[in-house]
Amino acid sequence: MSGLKALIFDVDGTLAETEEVHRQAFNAAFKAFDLPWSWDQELYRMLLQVSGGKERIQYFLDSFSPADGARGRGLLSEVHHRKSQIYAKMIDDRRARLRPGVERLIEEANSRGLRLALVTSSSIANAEALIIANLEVAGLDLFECIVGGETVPNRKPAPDIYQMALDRLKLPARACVAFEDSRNGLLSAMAAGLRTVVTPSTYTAGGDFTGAFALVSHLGDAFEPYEHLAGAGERDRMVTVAALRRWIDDDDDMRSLLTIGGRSVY
Ligand code: XBP
Ligand code: MG
Repeated sequence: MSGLKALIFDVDGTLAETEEVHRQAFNAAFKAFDLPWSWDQELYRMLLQVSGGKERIQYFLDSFSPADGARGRGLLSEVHHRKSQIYAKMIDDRRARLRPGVERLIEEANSRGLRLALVTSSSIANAEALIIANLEVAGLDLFECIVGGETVPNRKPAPDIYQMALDRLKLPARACVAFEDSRNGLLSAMAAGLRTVVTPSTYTAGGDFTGAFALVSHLGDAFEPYEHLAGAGERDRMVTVAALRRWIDDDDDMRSLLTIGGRSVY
């Protein structure tokens, strides 16, 4: 029987399609500082390879040498602070709704005694704003911890953020499942030893998700089944606690079958 104890969710792209809101907030902040930069969706998809908003602007300056780059570099912290204020207001205005199955799975997991955590390359404040806008203030009580990008030295794909969540939960990786939408997130969770369910978002669809425990279009709801893309869950329609436990048991069975003479060939 699976020893599943906790679910750890990424926020941006996984709980909701927030990246388009982030993009618009970046552009509004650039405008507020008279910086002649505008990130279209194609460019933003590329820039998303860098986790973290400040790091993303830095990467843009380093790689694209845009006009007014020196002034922008000096204003980087202020511009990012303004972007965060604009983003928070957009989230308060409910510009990003939870993706299919997110609320259902979170509530089911909570009612079955599983522990819940959030990790995000963005800030804890942004994660809280999204939860409050969609699940009221009481929704925050569902999560035992929120680990923000500001808390760890190395951003995804480094394992730091997931490792910190595991440390806070005081659980081994094998007792948890992570939920991600991006390749950097998957690599980060896998590097921390976590089985990871990937639900690609609009900006990450079509990416390389090799190693995902399950790859599904979204978590699925009763009247909106997911599309199975790879890994566990081929015969299911929704990610539920029972399905996760079954997938883990099957995975453990396969691993022990493929362990020959004490040596894993998995
Ligand atoms: C999300 C991010 C975030 C946002 C911007 O990545 O990289 O940086 O795009 O947030 P993930 P800030 O979902 O993998 O955690 O501007 O607040 O940093
Ligand atoms: Mg994400």
